[in-house]
Amino acid sequence: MTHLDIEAIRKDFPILNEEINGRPLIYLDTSATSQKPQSVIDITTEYYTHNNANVHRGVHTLGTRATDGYEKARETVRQFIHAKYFEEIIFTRGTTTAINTIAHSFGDIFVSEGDEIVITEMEHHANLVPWQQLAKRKKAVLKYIPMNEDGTLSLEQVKETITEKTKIVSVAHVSNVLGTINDIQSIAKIAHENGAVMVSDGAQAVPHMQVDVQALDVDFYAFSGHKMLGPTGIGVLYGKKKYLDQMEPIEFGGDMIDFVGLQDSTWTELPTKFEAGTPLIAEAIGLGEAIRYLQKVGLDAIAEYEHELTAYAYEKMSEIEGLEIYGPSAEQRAGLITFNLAGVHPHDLATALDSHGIAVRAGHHCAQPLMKWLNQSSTARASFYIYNTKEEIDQFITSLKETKEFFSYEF
Ligand code: C6P
Repeated sequence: MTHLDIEAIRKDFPILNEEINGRPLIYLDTSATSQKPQSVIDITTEYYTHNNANVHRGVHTLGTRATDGYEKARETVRQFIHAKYFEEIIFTRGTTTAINTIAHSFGDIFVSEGDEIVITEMEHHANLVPWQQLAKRKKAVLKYIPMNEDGTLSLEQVKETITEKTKIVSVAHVSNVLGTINDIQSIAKIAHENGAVMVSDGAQAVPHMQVDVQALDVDFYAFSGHKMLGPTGIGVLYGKKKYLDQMEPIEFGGDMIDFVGLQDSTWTELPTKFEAGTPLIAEAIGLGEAIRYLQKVGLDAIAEYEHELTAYAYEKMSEIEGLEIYGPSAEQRAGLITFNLAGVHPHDLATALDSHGIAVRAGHHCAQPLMKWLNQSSTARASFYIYNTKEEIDQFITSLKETKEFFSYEF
């Protein structure tokens, strides 16, 4: 049993007071985006109310306050993911922008015709399409590590797929559909033994578990603030300095330049080299506060509680006849369960649950190759976080059973 005071945590999230279709909101869609605690909402409002100015430009007091807030947020992120240098933390719009930046900037320099890029079929489109495009631009080969039947990866298969021709390996730390937690540290070791760089998509990992980029020994790591209690529009690209130093920016303009002449220009140092234009100031400050909130609760306690909720939901859902769960066992997965209920289209299911105040996601979850692998056109997904309770899961199970009953009515 968790030692977390879930009722106290719930009080920090004002949206949980909402009624949806006459019922209290049960929010089981954190994997799409998390809800925000009052402290994150407040710090953003405080920034706009008292400190709003552009960063790295004005010498006036507000400019200094904004710059301090923005750069402190960078340091908070650095400590949170245990990066070695603050220059290794680049603020981006989210995971998608971070991975596209790697694919363009690193890919354009280090990938050539005939080289291999290795990913998996469980990737979100954000960690798949940028590599497809890079492979096309460079006439490189895009390879997929085959998955086990339960949606996990075996290191044997990883070893067989990565070769000395492989330049980039990019694998999700946690799958947004299967919930699989991949052994990134071991995959990185195999990638490095073959001279490849290791990229990991941490969008579904960082909000839910301790991440140490140095221990994982990843070369690049990407995640989004909005899935970890932070604002939308802010994310992080972590990269080892030795690579970021050699890479060219992919966006050009204000703040990222050193000297601009009529025909040529030079770039400033890291991390600003990759942050052209006015950055996401309020959003970065909000992300810093979200991290403080997560640290106050404790990442280990969060992971443990989510595991408890997931195991509970998994067991109850498994008892429903005609309900199929995709992905590994409850022990091997993060806090989400993707499923289908026989005879009910996932969109109908999500609509029926919404009429009971329950928010789940339905569709292909931006992972069409994985849907093909599962042989499903779409699925439903329930995802859990620190503000969910066992009582909410009980209500979810009751609503699933009622929906099943409703759709199985024979005329
Ligand atoms: N997944 C989901 O409902 P952005 O949109 O850039 O913040 O994150 C993209 C992304 C990348 N990788 C993984 C593993 C993800 O889960 C996501 C976002 C959401 O599953 C929205 S599609």
